[in-house]
Amino acid sequence: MAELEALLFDVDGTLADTERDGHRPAFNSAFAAAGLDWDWDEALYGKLLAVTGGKERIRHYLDVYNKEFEKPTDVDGFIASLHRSKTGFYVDRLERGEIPLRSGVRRLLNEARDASLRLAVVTTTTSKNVTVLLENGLGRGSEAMFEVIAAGDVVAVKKPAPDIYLWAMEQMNLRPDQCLAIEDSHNGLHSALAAKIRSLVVTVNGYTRDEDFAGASLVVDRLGEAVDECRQSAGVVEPVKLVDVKLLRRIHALAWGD
Ligand code: XBP
Ligand code: MG
Repeated sequence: MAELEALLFDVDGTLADTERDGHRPAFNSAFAAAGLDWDWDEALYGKLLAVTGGKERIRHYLDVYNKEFEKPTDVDGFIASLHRSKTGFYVDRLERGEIPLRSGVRRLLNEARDASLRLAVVTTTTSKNVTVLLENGLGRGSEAMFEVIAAGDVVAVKKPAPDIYLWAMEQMNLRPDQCLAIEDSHNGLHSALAAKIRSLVVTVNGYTRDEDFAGASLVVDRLGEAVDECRQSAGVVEPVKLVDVKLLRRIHALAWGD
């Protein structure tokens, strides 16, 4: 059995709870700026999250929830322009410090670095969003702690397809049995599973808590702190108070049959 070498972190919903109060209002600001009366309320956005990728999500919205909208001839160009505008509004929110890191993220990242574990980001969002989120959450230059930022359009097909995880492992010359993935959603979990990763921790959030996480090694509501313990809903037998490197190594050994 290979040693645990690397932690592969999802971003949205995992490093920070970005969707409800970050991406969603940024989409709505972009629609308003384009003179569109589209409004993605919390309930509708929860349904739209079934599709990963902002551009793909807009397309899904038009195809399923707003069929009557008269699409321009260059639909892809129209969507790409809306998405660029949305990213601008989202980055503004990040830069105003409106989206803090989730409980235990900073602690675990520091622990992992001190334990010489290699780190990567594996996300569907854009690399710009990742950079700004990390700089605001962990400080300027903090993205350097990640060997690889596997983000957005670097692959043609987004989560739950395995492509983004396969790309990250290829960049790092790692095998699935050397990696542990930390995700928040069913789509993210299945992207990692499809990439043959078996060590899988899910930290659920408001939008994903009722999704199906069969195949995960551990499901908790946060990575947690000593003063902010996590609550576990599936996975390793003993009660888990916080997710630390020792636990991740145990999860990895169990997942690969040690
Ligand atoms: C979550 C996503 C992203 C965000 C929106 O990514 O699916 O599309 O919802 O960001 P992950 P963009 O959980 O993989 O980090 O508009 O930049 O896609
Ligand atoms: Mg996510």
